Amino acid sequence: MRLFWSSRSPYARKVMIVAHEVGAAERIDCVRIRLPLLDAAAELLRFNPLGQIPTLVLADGRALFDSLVICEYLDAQGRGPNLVPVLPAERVDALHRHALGHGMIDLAIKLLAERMRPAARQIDTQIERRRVALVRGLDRLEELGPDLARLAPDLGHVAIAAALSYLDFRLDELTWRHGRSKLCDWFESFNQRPSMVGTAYVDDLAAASPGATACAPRE
Ligand SMILES: N[C@@H](CCC(=O)N[C@@H](CS)C(=O)NCC(=O)O)C(=O)O
Repeated sequence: MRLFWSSRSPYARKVMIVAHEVGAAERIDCVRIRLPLLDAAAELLRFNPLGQIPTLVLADGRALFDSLVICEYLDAQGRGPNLVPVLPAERVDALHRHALGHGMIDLAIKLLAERMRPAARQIDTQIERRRVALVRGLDRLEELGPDLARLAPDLGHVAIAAALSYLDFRLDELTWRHGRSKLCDWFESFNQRPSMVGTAYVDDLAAASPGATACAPRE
């Protein structure tokens, strides 16, 4: 399988965490994509008309996106306990926590995108609205801390871990650990998993090309 991917993308990290957890990582070749896509003939567009990463191309040439669909596919193919529970109540609970983590990634990406605009065109209220929503999300995660520690890892844990580590990577000014000891305790233990250690964000373009404008908005 080939994964159109970036070491700076939180959505792509979610997929690679799952791939490691279900024993599929060694069967995936990561194809580094630089965003925004400037080449209309880019190979990615043959597989994903939206031009977004992650996009997974299977051995039979079929392509899957978005990150949730790819995670479900890998989980269904994978070894070990399902990260997407089968029982309806557990499944809805895991997908609900996934939505919280994934939604916080969306907010962080949108906040950063607004900041990428020329200063004169930045809308401060947009930035503040997303920052406040992220803080509310973090406060909810603090309440969920004991559950995250009690439950076996699932797709909800994966999305939340990808989101919190992304805040460390791009928005550390949010100091999310401050006053959130339960969430912090859970994250520090989850962050030791090989699936997290093996998928850490790397700003591989920052040094190379100062003109790089990561994915549009910034990865
Ligand atoms: N809903 C998608 C979102 C993926 C997404 O927005 N990826 C960014 C990279 S972090 C991207 O490809 N941006 C390029 C663009 O939107 O043109 C998912 O969950 O996979």
